[in-house]
Amino acid sequence: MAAVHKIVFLQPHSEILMDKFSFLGNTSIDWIDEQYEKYRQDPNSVEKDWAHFFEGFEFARKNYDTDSQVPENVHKEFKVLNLIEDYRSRGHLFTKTNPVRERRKYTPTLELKNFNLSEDDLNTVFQAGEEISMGPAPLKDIISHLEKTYCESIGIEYNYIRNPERVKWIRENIELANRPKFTDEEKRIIFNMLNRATSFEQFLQKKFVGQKRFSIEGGEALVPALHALVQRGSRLGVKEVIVGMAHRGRLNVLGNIFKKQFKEIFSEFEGKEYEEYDADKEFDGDVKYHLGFSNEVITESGEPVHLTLSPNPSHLEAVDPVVQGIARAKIDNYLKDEKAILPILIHGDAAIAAQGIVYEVLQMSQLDGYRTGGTIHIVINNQVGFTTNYLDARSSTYCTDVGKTTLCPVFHVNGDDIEAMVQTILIAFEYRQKFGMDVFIDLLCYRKYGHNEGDEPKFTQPKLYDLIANHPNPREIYLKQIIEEGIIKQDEADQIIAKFGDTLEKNLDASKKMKKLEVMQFLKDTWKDLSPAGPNDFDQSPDTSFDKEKLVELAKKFNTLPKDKNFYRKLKKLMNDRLKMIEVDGLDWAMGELLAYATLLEEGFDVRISGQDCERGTFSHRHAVLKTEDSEEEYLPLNHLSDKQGDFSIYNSLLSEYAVLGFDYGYAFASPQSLTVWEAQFGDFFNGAQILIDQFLSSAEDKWRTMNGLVMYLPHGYEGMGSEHSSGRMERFLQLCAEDNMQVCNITTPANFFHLLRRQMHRNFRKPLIVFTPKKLLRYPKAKSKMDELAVGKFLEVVDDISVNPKEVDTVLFCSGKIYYEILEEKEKTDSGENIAVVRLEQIYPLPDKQMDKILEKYSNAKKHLWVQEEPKNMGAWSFLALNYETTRLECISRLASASPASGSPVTSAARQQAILDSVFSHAKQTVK
Ligand SMILES: Cc1ncc(C[n+]2csc(CCOP(=O)(O)OP(=O)(O)O)c2C)c(N)n1
Repeated sequence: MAAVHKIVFLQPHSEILMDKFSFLGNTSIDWIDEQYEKYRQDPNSVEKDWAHFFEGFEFARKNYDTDSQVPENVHKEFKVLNLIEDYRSRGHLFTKTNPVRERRKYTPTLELKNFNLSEDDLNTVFQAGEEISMGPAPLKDIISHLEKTYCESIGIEYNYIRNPERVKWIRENIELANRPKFTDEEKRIIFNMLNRATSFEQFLQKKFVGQKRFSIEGGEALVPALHALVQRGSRLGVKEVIVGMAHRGRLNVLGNIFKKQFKEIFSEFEGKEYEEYDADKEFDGDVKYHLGFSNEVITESGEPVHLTLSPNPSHLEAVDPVVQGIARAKIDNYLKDEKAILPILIHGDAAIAAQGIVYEVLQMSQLDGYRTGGTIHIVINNQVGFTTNYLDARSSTYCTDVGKTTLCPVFHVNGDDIEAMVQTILIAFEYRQKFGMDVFIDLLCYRKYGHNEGDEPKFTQPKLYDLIANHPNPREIYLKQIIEEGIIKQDEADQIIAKFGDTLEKNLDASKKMKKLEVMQFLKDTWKDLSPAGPNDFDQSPDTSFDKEKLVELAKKFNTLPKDKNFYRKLKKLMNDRLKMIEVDGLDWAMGELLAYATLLEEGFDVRISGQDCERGTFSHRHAVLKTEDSEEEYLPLNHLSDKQGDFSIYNSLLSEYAVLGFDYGYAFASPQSLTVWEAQFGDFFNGAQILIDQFLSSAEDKWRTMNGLVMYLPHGYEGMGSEHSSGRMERFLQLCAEDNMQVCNITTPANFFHLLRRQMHRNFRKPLIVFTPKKLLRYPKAKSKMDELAVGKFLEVVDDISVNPKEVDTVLFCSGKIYYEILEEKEKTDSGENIAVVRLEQIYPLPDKQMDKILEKYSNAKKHLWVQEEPKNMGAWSFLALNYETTRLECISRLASASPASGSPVTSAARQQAILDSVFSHAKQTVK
């Protein structure tokens, strides 16, 4: 603290210092101390504001020996600096952002008395005006400037940002420029867009009485703001915009920003049947305010901008990571520049405040594997969530407070001040482009009707809705303003309103002639070379052979370390062991997996893997990223295969399932030519992302006509590791399986895993693939494959038992995954079971019915058909198989039905496992008897 005492040699100055920075807390005083030391050595080494501040102290110190000698005006300079600082830090609390009611009161206020200043000082000129680039100025002018900047229609929170360059940029852009100065032409455009937003809602209100549309009314400012953003964006190099938004205002944005034809929107209101895109499919479709859309719009500068609105479920905010993944895929796949795409997330105030996914997504925003160059977050803050008041909807002051966790600037804007909103979005956009970081805009508005248009809001918010009922709409307010400014005349405005009304009428007429509803394929261009799977596409897997010599060459390449880098000795041994596997022709799981990636990369596909600790692999099997021992430089062997190979990327993720799975799902949405994999640390952790499974993976194709080839690895297997580390909850996925919506596999050999991954890219369609991956089998001596098994063949949905004579088989035992090897061991150990055929079901869904029928036919002498699983009876694949093989008299051997998936005790677990095996063979013997 020494330097602080040095600065504050005059006690009152110390108090001022403490006052001025009291909000920083004690630790910050040390920081100020440090800054002062730096300043003393080189005044240019600290931020300009601080330099000014210390200059004042130095001045006081040089000229006066004791506090009593310090003239009052020097004291007052600091008081004014203090006031300026308070406007910057707390001004947003006093901004006039609420269009319909008074804000909560905050203390202390920004009144002069709270800074020990008075009205007598208003005409005094203060040097402190320098601080806000006014130069020496009378206090009244300083305050007026601060009021206009921080306390009219735009409030801003940014003073917590630690990066001086960002703070400086914000100050320059708001203290000098946040009062909107639009040209007459721009004002007309703003009015035109505002009118479109208003008229569209009023038209729907009249023509489709009582139908849900989740009107934007109250928050119409969104539409001119988005319009301006797209226009400005295209001028500054934005080629694509990707939007995620909920129900509120979605149809309006689709019609007015995305230029979806109004007749199509109206047609959706008329409730018609879908045009089936495949005669054999029962396409379900979705409600109109969940559908995605893409379109290319030509901006006023003549430049095209591609706009994408992601489809989303009702589950608020679930789409956020998906949008980020789509944006990142577009950057990686072809844009190659974060500034060329603009992600926008539009939230509701209740949802952004309470849904944890928002935080998870924000936490990804600056990470290497997940960054997208910054997102513009806009909150349609209508002050109510369904019927819940904001006071019951959050503990934080603002709904946007999550934005502060990653030190994003947050703007709060009065929704009745359309120009302020347009101005804010443009500043936010330029900030995003400059710093590649997220920015938040809290659009303070209201909701004209209830949650939907049939809802009565006065049940729950009678006072608020009295105010809203008597409040002029934003179009009326803005029109009045621009008429007063002489920009437009009333009759001209009436004509604009009438003309757009005509357009809507004509579209309504046209919509009535449309017989059926067509659901536009999302990201149509991206998917143009692929088509949805047909009914027979799962009968057989395609050939996924790969030239053996080339396989060996690839295996050697990615297991040979570069000579000029120094790696940890155990890593060198691991690579050598893998090279030996090639010689002895026994490839383990990692080799099968890595060879699948290598061959796909060699064929020109990209591969992206993400998940917790996936680079090394939770169970230390993968080692796809090698670190040098001395400098921890990263080396990715799979990126050193050949000049023409695809890109291999793998990222250890943040400790999130919901956001990361969503991101990778989004990535796969926009990357049909990339094998995109998300790996869970242990299988059951996926349930933190259950919304993604239910609302996207399993149902998207049926709702939205979309394809998605995301692969999920879920480590699974009963190895005595306890309740949470044993089961990947296969039953959950199987319950969701229908209409060939996804693939669920549990694999026993490296070769079959190799072919499964290759199959994922070698078909003309994409489906999510859920793979229950092993732990014990990663190193199990018998779970090895020969190079020939990889080189020739295809994925085997069912692996038959070739060790038995089918005629002598009286029991067919079906199983899946690791228990297969335990059954074999038990068979050997007990020297029994020659009469049992052990058949592995490697793909549980889609069930390989035809292949299973053949097997049942082959073992026609069999009297018993058993399904053996290590999971409790109420889990695993049993219920699903029982449902599908009702007629086969399949019996189940498993753990007893249980509430928890597995015992916490390894001893109990082993005993239960053994009981299953005992039962398998005693069952078989009984059959023999
Ligand atoms: C995860 C989730 N929980 C509950 C709901 C049901 N729900 C639909 S809209 C809504 C209120 C949303 O309020 P807000 O985020 O402020 O948006 P607004 O409708 O006011 O625009 C709720 C609770 C939902 N859609 N998603």
